[in-house]
Amino acid sequence: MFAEHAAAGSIPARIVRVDRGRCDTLTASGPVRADSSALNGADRAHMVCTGDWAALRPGPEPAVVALLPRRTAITRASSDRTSHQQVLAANVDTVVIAVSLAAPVNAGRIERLLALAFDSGARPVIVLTKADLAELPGTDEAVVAALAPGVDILTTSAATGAGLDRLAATVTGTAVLLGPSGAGKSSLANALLGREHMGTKEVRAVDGKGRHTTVHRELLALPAGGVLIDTPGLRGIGVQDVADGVGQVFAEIEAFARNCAFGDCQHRSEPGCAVQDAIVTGELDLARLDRYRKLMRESQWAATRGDARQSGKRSKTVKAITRDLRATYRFRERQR
Ligand SMILES: Nc1nc2c(ncn2[C@@H]2O[C@H](COP(=O)(O)OP(=O)(O)OP(=O)(O)O)[C@@H](O)[C@H]2O)c(=O)[nH]1
Ligand SMILES: [Mg+2]
Ligand SMILES: [Zn+2]
Repeated sequence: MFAEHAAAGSIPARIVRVDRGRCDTLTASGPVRADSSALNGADRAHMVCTGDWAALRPGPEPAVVALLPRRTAITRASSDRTSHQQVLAANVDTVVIAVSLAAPVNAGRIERLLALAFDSGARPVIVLTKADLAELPGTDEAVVAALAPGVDILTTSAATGAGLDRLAATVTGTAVLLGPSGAGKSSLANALLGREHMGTKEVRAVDGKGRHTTVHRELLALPAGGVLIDTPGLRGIGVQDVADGVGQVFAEIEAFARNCAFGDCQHRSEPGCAVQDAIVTGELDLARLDRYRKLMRESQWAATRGDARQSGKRSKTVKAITRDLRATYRFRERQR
């Protein structure tokens, strides 16, 4: 895939950080700061992004001349309500969702991030941060576990070092830290890096919200070998065309739905609705069903007008293959 670029004299580089027309990259011979303005004309989904692999023309004025196809891309719908997609990080294996134990659990935000992660093909992991500040240890863990069936949940504290070994073991390949401002993402990044590279700042005393300390996405090569991308705190997380991902987050609802009497059941007042039955028996929480509906609607509405297809998201075929593989793994596990 790189052959034509090599023939033209380019070398492979990974994008570390982008600021306007320039970017920091990592190459086999070390860091290189390069001009990336040649790629600026592209639409937003194709603009150079942290985590991208690129062809770099070396020399006295290094320049990024082409982006390689993305293996995965974490994308959200842009906050400006256009049909555009914003790529948060490229070529990611693991999405680390940071959730502070010092703040109330925001179920919708966790489910949205999970949907983006699943839909990208990356593996989501939830990291509960600031365990040293948790008021009732264990309570939030149970609440979060109910939102994320089958997802690994780690409890950490950058202050005491608790759980950092397990987190380090989870970050293999490329991982990206996502979450709201103040969740403790950069503190975790520094802890894994072994030095204070990313700036961190106290949350506001009045409402516990973060101060948007990190303003650039930045790729960090960890001493243990993995790569971690720290990101600015996310304000809104719009979704677009992530029905597959939403289905995985709310797997239990889709499982109930398979037993509905009607194939096109809307799970409202239809006779023989297994989802409504589950609400009645208390197996399913009504608020969770409402969030599922809202997310599906948002995802589908945007999909009809979006540019999701071109953003480097996986094609329907690749998704179907991944789904089949997962089913096979589940089947094998049951056989053991
Ligand atoms: N007590 C305690 N404080 C922590 C812990 N992790 C982070 N903090 C504090 O929480 C505040 C916010 O942490 P950051 O790491 O800057 O948060 P962030 O998620 O990177 O925030 P943005 O860059 O704004 O998105 C800082 O004052 C940290 O010192 C922890 O495990 N325990
Ligand atoms: Mg930060
Ligand atoms: Zn139903």
